[in-house]
Amino acid sequence: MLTVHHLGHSQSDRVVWLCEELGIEYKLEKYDRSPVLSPPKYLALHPIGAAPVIEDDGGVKIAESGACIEYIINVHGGGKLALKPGDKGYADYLYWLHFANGTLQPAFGRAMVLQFAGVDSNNNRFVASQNKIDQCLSFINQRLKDSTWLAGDEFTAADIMTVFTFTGMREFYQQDLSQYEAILAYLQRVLKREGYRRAMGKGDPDVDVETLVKGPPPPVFKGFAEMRKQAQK
Ligand SMILES: N[C@@H](CCC(=O)N[C@@H](CS)C(=O)NCC(=O)O)C(=O)O
Repeated sequence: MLTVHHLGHSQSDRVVWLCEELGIEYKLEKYDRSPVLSPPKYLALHPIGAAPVIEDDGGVKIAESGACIEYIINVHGGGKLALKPGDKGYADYLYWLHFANGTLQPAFGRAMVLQFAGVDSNNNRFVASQNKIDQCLSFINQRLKDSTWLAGDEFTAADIMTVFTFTGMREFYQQDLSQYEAILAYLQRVLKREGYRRAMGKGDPDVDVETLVKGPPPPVFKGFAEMRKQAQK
């Protein structure tokens, strides 16, 4: 039986969403952040201690969103939601699948860490990291003016990999998306997907998804205040 270890408000949203889109059987184990990082029970699952982690029959236990997604699609999903060599959009599929965690999410992660460390937003490093985010968002926005989904006409795992940065990640870095109209229209298409709604309802029922997909940033993740207090001790 496939088990998805889901840390609330985290990149493991992607894995829950994928399972719901594929309609496969899986066991959902949920954990709360403590107050922002993984709690001890999650840390014990894997040497890196970061979400997602999945387990499967035969002693399989892996982490990394991209690896979990490829594993589930190939082992449990009959290859659905992935494109293959020879399919229209294959190169775009590969590009956007990897862009999500290779460039987009790290850009947000860097800015979040600088902000948490109290670096002034005019500081050169902060400006450079915000510039990279802006560049990524303009690029994706342009892509979504020309294409319904990132890989083309079909919804794929490239979309599942990307959306978290526009939704849950903005609880951790307050990026406004209001000027990116094509991204906002894309997020409305995402919101209409039954699989996405079911996944968020099961994985993060405390999240207001309607707010998450709008331009203004959603409220800051509640554990941040506690983490700040702890960091000052
Ligand atoms: N590249 C990794 C990143 C994993 C990651 O950093 N996950 C965050 C949640 S968004 C996490 O578990 N943070 C808590 C911690 O590291 O203690 C992936 O995509 O799986």
